[in-house]
Amino acid sequence: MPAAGKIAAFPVETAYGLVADAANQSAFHRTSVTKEKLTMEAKVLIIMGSDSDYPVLEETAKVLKQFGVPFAMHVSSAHRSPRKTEELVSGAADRGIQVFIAAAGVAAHLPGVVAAGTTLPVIGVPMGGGALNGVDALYSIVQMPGGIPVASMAIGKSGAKNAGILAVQILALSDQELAKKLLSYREQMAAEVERKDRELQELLKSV
Ligand code: RP5
Repeated sequence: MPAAGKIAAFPVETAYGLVADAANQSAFHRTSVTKEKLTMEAKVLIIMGSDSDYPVLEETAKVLKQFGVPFAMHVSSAHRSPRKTEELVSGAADRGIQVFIAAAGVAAHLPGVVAAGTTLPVIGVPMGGGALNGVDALYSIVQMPGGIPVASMAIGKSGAKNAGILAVQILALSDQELAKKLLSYREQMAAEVERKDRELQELLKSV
Protein backbone atom coordinates (compact mmCIF):
# COMPACT_ATOMS: atom_id res chain seq x y z
CA MET A 1 0.00 0.00 0.00
CA PRO A 2 1.38 3.49 -0.85
CA ALA A 3 2.34 5.65 2.15
CA ALA A 4 -0.58 8.06 1.60
CA GLY A 5 -3.00 5.11 1.61
CA LYS A 6 -1.57 3.87 4.90
CA ILE A 7 -2.06 7.27 6.49
CA ALA A 8 -5.62 7.51 5.21
CA ALA A 9 -6.38 4.04 6.57
CA PHE A 10 -4.92 4.86 10.01
CA PRO A 11 -7.86 5.01 12.45
CA VAL A 12 -8.32 8.57 13.68
CA GLU A 13 -9.49 7.37 17.11
CA THR A 14 -6.21 5.45 17.49
CA ALA A 15 -4.30 8.60 16.61
CA TYR A 16 -6.25 10.60 19.20
CA GLY A 17 -5.46 7.90 21.76
CA LEU A 18 -1.74 7.97 20.97
CA VAL A 19 -1.61 11.76 21.25
CA ALA A 20 -3.55 11.60 24.54
CA ASP A 21 -1.05 9.06 25.89
CA ALA A 22 1.85 11.26 24.82
CA ALA A 23 0.15 14.22 26.49
CA ASN A 24 -0.20 12.30 29.76
CA GLN A 25 3.44 11.22 29.71
CA SER A 26 4.66 14.74 29.01
CA ALA A 27 2.11 16.95 30.69
CA PHE A 28 4.21 20.07 30.33
CA HIS A 29 4.54 19.83 26.56
CA ARG A 30 1.05 18.94 25.56
CA THR A 31 0.05 18.79 21.90
CA SER A 32 -3.39 20.21 21.29
CA VAL A 33 -5.76 17.94 19.43
CA THR A 34 -8.73 19.28 17.52
CA LYS A 35 -11.14 17.74 15.04
CA GLU A 36 -9.58 19.84 12.27
CA LYS A 37 -5.92 19.05 12.92
CA LEU A 38 -4.28 16.24 14.83
CA THR A 39 -1.40 18.38 16.01
CA MET A 40 -1.07 22.10 16.44
CA GLU A 41 1.62 24.05 18.26
CA ALA A 42 0.12 26.07 21.10
CA LYS A 43 0.94 29.78 20.86
CA VAL A 44 -0.79 30.80 24.09
CA LEU A 45 -0.31 29.03 27.41
CA ILE A 46 -3.10 29.54 29.93
CA ILE A 47 -2.30 28.60 33.53
CA MET A 48 -4.92 28.78 36.26
CA GLY A 49 -4.32 28.41 39.99
CA SER A 50 -7.15 25.94 40.52
CA ASP A 51 -9.68 23.95 38.55
CA SER A 52 -12.28 26.09 40.35
CA ASP A 53 -11.11 28.94 38.06
CA TYR A 54 -12.05 27.06 34.88
CA PRO A 55 -15.67 28.31 34.51
CA VAL A 56 -14.22 31.83 34.21
CA LEU A 57 -11.26 30.86 32.01
CA GLU A 58 -13.65 29.18 29.62
CA GLU A 59 -14.26 32.72 28.30
CA THR A 60 -10.59 32.95 27.33
CA ALA A 61 -10.70 29.58 25.63
CA LYS A 62 -13.82 30.59 23.65
CA VAL A 63 -12.11 33.73 22.32
CA LEU A 64 -8.92 31.93 21.29
CA LYS A 65 -10.95 29.22 19.59
CA GLN A 66 -13.05 31.86 17.80
CA PHE A 67 -9.87 33.45 16.38
CA GLY A 68 -8.33 30.06 15.56
CA VAL A 69 -5.39 30.54 17.93
CA PRO A 70 -3.98 27.24 19.26
CA PHE A 71 -3.53 27.21 23.01
CA ALA A 72 -2.72 24.91 25.90
CA MET A 73 -4.36 25.13 29.32
CA HIS A 74 -3.09 23.81 32.65
CA VAL A 75 -3.90 23.96 36.35
CA SER A 76 -0.83 24.88 38.38
CA SER A 77 -0.48 26.96 41.51
CA ALA A 78 2.26 29.37 42.57
CA HIS A 79 1.82 28.13 46.14
CA ARG A 80 0.53 24.55 45.94
CA SER A 81 2.69 23.32 43.04
CA PRO A 82 5.58 25.78 42.58
CA ARG A 83 7.82 23.23 40.82
CA LYS A 84 5.18 22.35 38.24
CA THR A 85 4.59 26.06 37.62
CA GLU A 86 8.31 26.60 37.07
CA GLU A 87 8.49 23.65 34.65
CA LEU A 88 5.50 24.95 32.68
CA VAL A 89 7.11 28.37 32.28
CA SER A 90 10.73 27.44 31.61
CA GLY A 91 11.37 26.61 27.99
CA ALA A 92 7.87 27.66 26.94
CA ALA A 93 9.30 30.01 24.31
CA ASP A 94 11.28 27.09 22.81
CA ARG A 95 8.02 25.14 22.59
CA GLY A 96 6.40 27.90 20.50
CA ILE A 97 4.52 29.74 23.25
CA GLN A 98 4.36 33.48 22.55
CA VAL A 99 2.00 34.74 25.25
CA PHE A 100 1.07 33.58 28.76
CA ILE A 101 -2.29 34.07 30.40
CA ALA A 102 -2.20 33.40 34.14
CA ALA A 103 -5.32 33.48 36.30
CA ALA A 104 -5.58 33.20 40.05
CA GLY A 105 -7.76 34.23 42.97
CA VAL A 106 -7.17 35.45 46.55
CA ALA A 107 -3.38 35.88 47.16
CA ALA A 108 -2.93 35.74 43.40
CA HIS A 109 0.82 35.39 42.95
CA LEU A 110 0.66 33.08 39.93
CA PRO A 111 0.84 35.76 37.18
CA GLY A 112 3.79 37.43 38.94
CA VAL A 113 5.62 34.14 39.39
CA VAL A 114 5.05 33.29 35.73
CA ALA A 115 6.31 36.75 34.70
CA ALA A 116 9.41 36.27 36.85
CA GLY A 117 10.30 33.14 34.87
CA THR A 118 9.92 34.45 31.31
CA THR A 119 10.47 37.47 29.10
CA LEU A 120 7.32 36.62 27.11
CA PRO A 121 4.32 38.87 27.74
CA VAL A 122 2.14 37.77 30.67
CA ILE A 123 -1.52 38.68 30.98
CA GLY A 124 -2.98 38.30 34.48
CA VAL A 125 -6.63 37.62 35.24
CA PRO A 126 -7.90 38.19 38.81
CA MET A 127 -10.55 35.69 39.89
CA GLY A 128 -13.59 36.79 41.88
CA GLY A 129 -14.84 34.97 44.97
CA GLY A 130 -12.95 34.73 48.23
CA ALA A 131 -13.47 37.01 51.23
CA LEU A 132 -12.63 40.17 49.24
CA ASN A 133 -14.47 39.10 46.08
CA GLY A 134 -11.56 39.48 43.69
CA VAL A 135 -10.19 42.80 44.96
CA ASP A 136 -7.47 40.84 46.79
CA ALA A 137 -6.50 39.08 43.53
CA LEU A 138 -6.66 42.33 41.53
CA TYR A 139 -4.31 44.11 43.93
CA SER A 140 -1.96 41.10 44.01
CA ILE A 141 -1.74 41.03 40.21
CA VAL A 142 -1.69 44.72 39.38
CA GLN A 143 0.90 45.79 41.98
CA MET A 144 3.96 44.26 40.35
CA PRO A 145 7.36 45.71 41.22
CA GLY A 146 9.09 47.73 38.49
CA GLY A 147 10.95 45.49 36.04
CA ILE A 148 8.56 42.51 35.96
CA PRO A 149 5.32 43.60 34.27
CA VAL A 150 2.00 41.76 34.22
CA ALA A 151 -0.82 43.14 32.08
CA SER A 152 -3.69 42.94 34.55
CA MET A 153 -7.24 42.49 33.30
CA ALA A 154 -10.54 43.17 35.04
CA ILE A 155 -11.83 40.77 37.72
CA GLY A 156 -13.75 37.74 36.46
CA LYS A 157 -15.33 36.84 33.14
CA SER A 158 -14.84 40.15 31.31
CA GLY A 159 -11.17 40.05 32.32
CA ALA A 160 -10.88 36.47 31.08
CA LYS A 161 -12.48 37.41 27.76
CA ASN A 162 -10.22 40.44 27.37
CA ALA A 163 -7.17 38.33 28.20
CA GLY A 164 -7.97 36.22 25.15
CA ILE A 165 -8.48 39.29 22.97
CA LEU A 166 -5.27 40.94 24.19
CA ALA A 167 -3.34 37.74 23.47
CA VAL A 168 -4.79 37.78 19.93
CA GLN A 169 -3.79 41.45 19.57
CA ILE A 170 -0.21 40.62 20.57
CA LEU A 171 -0.05 37.73 18.10
CA ALA A 172 -1.65 39.91 15.40
CA LEU A 173 1.41 42.18 15.43
CA SER A 174 3.12 39.54 13.30
CA ASP A 175 0.08 37.88 11.72
CA GLN A 176 -1.88 39.79 9.06
CA GLU A 177 -4.74 37.28 9.03
CA LEU A 178 -5.30 37.69 12.77
CA ALA A 179 -5.12 41.47 12.39
CA LYS A 180 -7.91 41.29 9.77
CA LYS A 181 -10.00 39.07 12.05
CA LEU A 182 -9.62 41.61 14.86
CA LEU A 183 -10.89 44.41 12.61
CA SER A 184 -13.90 42.37 11.58
CA TYR A 185 -14.54 41.46 15.26
CA ARG A 186 -14.67 45.18 16.11
CA GLU A 187 -16.99 45.87 13.16
CA GLN A 188 -19.35 43.11 14.27
CA MET A 189 -19.43 44.55 17.79
CA ALA A 190 -20.28 48.01 16.48
CA ALA A 191 -23.01 46.55 14.24
CA GLU A 192 -24.45 44.74 17.25
CA VAL A 193 -24.61 47.99 19.22
CA GLU A 194 -26.37 49.63 16.27
CA ARG A 195 -28.91 46.81 16.17
CA LYS A 196 -29.57 47.12 19.90
CA ASP A 197 -30.00 50.89 19.61
CA ARG A 198 -32.52 50.46 16.77
CA GLU A 199 -34.45 47.98 18.91
CA LEU A 200 -34.42 50.43 21.82
CA GLN A 201 -35.76 53.23 19.61
CA GLU A 202 -38.60 50.93 18.49
CA LEU A 203 -39.36 50.01 22.10
CA LEU A 204 -39.48 53.68 23.15
CA LYS A 205 -42.22 54.37 20.59
CA SER A 206 -44.60 52.25 22.63
CA VAL A 207 -43.70 53.67 26.07
C1 RP5 B 1 -6.20 30.39 43.95
O1 RP5 B 1 -7.02 30.09 45.03
C2 RP5 B 1 -6.90 29.81 42.76
O2 RP5 B 1 -6.54 30.48 41.60
C3 RP5 B 1 -8.35 29.96 43.08
O3 RP5 B 1 -8.91 31.12 42.50
C4 RP5 B 1 -8.36 30.13 44.60
C5 RP5 B 1 -9.14 29.06 45.31
O4 RP5 B 1 -8.67 27.79 44.92
P1 RP5 B 1 -9.43 26.47 45.38
O5 RP5 B 1 -9.41 26.46 46.88
O6 RP5 B 1 -10.84 26.56 44.83
O7 RP5 B 1 -8.67 25.33 44.76
O8 RP5 B 1 -4.92 29.86 44.08
